[in-house]
Amino acid sequence: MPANLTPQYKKAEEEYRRAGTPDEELRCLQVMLREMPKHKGTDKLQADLKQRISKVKKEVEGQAKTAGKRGPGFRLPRQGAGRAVIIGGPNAGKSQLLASLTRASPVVAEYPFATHEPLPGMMPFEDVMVQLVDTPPITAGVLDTTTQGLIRGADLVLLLADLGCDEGIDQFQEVLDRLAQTKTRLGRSSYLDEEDLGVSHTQTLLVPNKIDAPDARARLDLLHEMCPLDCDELVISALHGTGLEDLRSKIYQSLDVVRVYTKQPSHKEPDYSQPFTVRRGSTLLDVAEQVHRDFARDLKHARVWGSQVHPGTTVKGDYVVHDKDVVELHI
Ligand SMILES: Nc1nc2c(ncn2[C@@H]2O[C@H](COP(=O)(O)OP(=O)(O)OP(=O)(O)O)[C@@H](O)[C@H]2O)c(=O)[nH]1
Ligand SMILES: [Mg+2]
Repeated sequence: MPANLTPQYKKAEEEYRRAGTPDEELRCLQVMLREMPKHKGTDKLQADLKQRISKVKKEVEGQAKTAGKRGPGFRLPRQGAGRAVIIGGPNAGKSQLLASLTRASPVVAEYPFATHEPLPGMMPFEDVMVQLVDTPPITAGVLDTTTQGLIRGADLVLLLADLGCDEGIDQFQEVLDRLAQTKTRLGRSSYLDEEDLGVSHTQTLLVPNKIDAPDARARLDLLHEMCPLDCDELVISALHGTGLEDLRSKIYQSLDVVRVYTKQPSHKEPDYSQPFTVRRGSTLLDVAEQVHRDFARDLKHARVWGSQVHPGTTVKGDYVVHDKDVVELHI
């Protein structure tokens, strides 16, 4: 593993994993290459990066030619505080879950393979929104590239298991087996494998669904025995709502973001209607970037009100923001 990767590299790598467009990917990869310490130990990684850059460049060029078409490179714009992608076997209740947590209206059907395309929806949690994406089913034979791309770029994967019928467990195992054949991995946290940049791990929550169904408890025991997974779990009934409030909260927590409210110097009250969300550990400068590029460029200082500072403390761009901080940006 190459030592001494800079914070800029780490940040670009994280942005790369979550990039919504080839342009963004390209920009992140270029930063990663620039920031990579150049010595023997990083030769392979440098070569990997160069290869990826040329691949993404081709994609960018191709995209310009076929603008507007939904090909395998089809990407969904990111919205809200983060993105959780719902995956699972046929009939597991993925679309029902999207319908229960958001205002989207996907096709929910008794027959399998009802969903053919990814469908996004926005899930409210307290005063923020999180993007959820429903996907077509994964089976031993089918895992489309779009779904795979969505898994790799997600902040969180909700891996559904169907407790409503005996085949549910086999179908769940098929999903795991199919994914195991790819370089897309599920696990406790999200990162790119530094030995092989193609291998991407995404933080996953196991969500056994249909706990309301007869014999669901027994199937849950069987699932634990047969398919042990190293990730957290939350049992739900997407149809009846069991566990859904906990799920909302768990989804939000796993994004590991903090909310920041802005206040204009001339106003007495902050704008509480629309928090900015940034990853935990982000700085004031990261917030300023979200508010407006000019703010990030011209930021002189800010005043902060929050749990970790005296009210109205003056801070610089490197101040690490905390959840529910109020900031007054001065340029
Ligand atoms: N009893 C029960 N049935 C559920 C639950 N969630 C979904 N269902 C039913 O399971 C069936 C499949 O639900 P969908 O949401 O369409 O499943 P899906 O995973 O999107 O299926 P595909 O798009 O075909 O992959 C429907 O008949 C739903 O009503 C649940 O929590 N309990
Ligand atoms: Mg569906």
